[in-house]
Amino acid sequence: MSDIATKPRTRTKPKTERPKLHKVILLNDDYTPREFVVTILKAEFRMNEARAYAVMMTAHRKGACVVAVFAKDIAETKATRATEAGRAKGYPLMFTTEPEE
Ligand code: TYC
Repeated sequence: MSDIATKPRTRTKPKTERPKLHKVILLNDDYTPREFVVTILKAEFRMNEARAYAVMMTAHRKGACVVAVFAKDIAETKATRATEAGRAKGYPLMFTTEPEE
């Protein structure tokens, strides 16, 4: 028998990678009324008034704001629905998605 002890190898890489979460991002524009943006954030992303107002104002001041993170299909569905709600009223309100690092 050899004296060389071989350590049992341990798997360091998980067998299945966890799917990346995707950010929903609110973009500022010059035309959509602030109050309408707040209404959409409350309805589509279940935010309270204070949180929705803070997110809207961050997008207004900085140009964009992360709204929330979800699994890819949920993020895309919510971004599309929220963008469509603006379009239905004739506003250029825009929500996009991107994968988290
Ligand atoms: N900038 C818009 C206005 O002054 C309000 C607004 C805020 C629009 C945030 C979009 O993501 C937005 N009426």
